Amino acid sequence: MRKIIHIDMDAFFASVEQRDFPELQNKAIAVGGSRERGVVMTASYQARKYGVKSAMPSAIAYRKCPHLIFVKPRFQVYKQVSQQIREIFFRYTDLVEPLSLDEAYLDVTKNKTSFNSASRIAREIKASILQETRLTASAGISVNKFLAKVASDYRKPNGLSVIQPHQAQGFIESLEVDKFHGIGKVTAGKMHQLGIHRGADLKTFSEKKLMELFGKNGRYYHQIAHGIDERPVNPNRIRKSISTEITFEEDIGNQEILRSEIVKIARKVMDWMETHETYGRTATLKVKFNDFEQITRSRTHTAYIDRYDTLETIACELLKSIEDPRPIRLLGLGISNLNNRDPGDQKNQLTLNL
Ligand code: TTP
Ligand code: MG
Repeated sequence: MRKIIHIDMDAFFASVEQRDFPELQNKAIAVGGSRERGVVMTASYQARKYGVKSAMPSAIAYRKCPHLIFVKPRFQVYKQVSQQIREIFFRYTDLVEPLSLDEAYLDVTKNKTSFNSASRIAREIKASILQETRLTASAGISVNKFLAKVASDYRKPNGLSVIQPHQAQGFIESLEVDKFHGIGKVTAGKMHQLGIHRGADLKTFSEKKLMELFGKNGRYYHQIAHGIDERPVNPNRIRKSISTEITFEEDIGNQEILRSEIVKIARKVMDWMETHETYGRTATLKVKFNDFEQITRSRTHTAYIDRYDTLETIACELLKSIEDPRPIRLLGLGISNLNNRDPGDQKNQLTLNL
């Protein structure tokens, strides 16, 4: 039986801002966007009470919470904190798999301490994080990655939860499929249409049926519905590309509208790259016309694309270079040639949900 810990900082960007600017403490704040435009990257717990949350358009957040204070992100500071917490993790094990700036899996089955209680290690990690960064984190402990992540989310903020093997089924059965790590918005929507709302509903489907419905991901959904997750904590996990795309409700021929859509997509991709400290040199535009013909256009830079305006410009230029009168039903943007050193796994592609 493995011992896996998942650590996730509480309201990460917002907590850092409240720490550094005392006038923001105990206030409803949103990092990202303004009263008029942009999206909320995260909100303080005071703002969440009003329904403000990540990825919400800022204008809607402001309507929900009229005293909301908008703060600009300071990625450099978040990266420094991320580095500090990673150093803490490495005091306990080398098997650390960061998922983003503020969360990571740790395999402490064998670890660098003399005690074998994962809960004790998690308590110490939380205490060190608080002492060294003045920020709180939540921890989840269980026998695999999926359950550890469910556990860390269970009692936020500043929580510590253990899911013992005999408790796993209960947790999963009552969990909404939207909250399952690895089930995105689109898949969750499809599941809802099939009457699958919670883990208990998912469990009633056979592996064969789930694979018919969801392709090879069906196997993973079947396994996690039963609390099985054999994925190792992989400290060298490397992504080869990231991409996102949008299918329009109606085909679009208007260049101005297409331009504003590709800019939105480019911002989303850049947000991801900033939060994951991952940048790429190649941008690929994907276009599907109303007759379903699909084309791609790529451009590779000598330097990493690490600025919003650079990526927006490249995306717009690629779009302009197409010069095809057909209306467009889908636009996508991918980034590859990432600044990952490991030559390993070629399959690690990530698709962002817009
Ligand atoms: P999360 O861990 O998902 O959120 P959080 O730390 O803000 O809050 P919680 O207490 O629920 O864990 O994401 C970590 C940071 O990543 C978050 O502070 C801001 C950034 N982020 C975005 O920029 N866009 C997003 O859509 C999300 C979900 C997060
Ligand atoms: Mg977090």
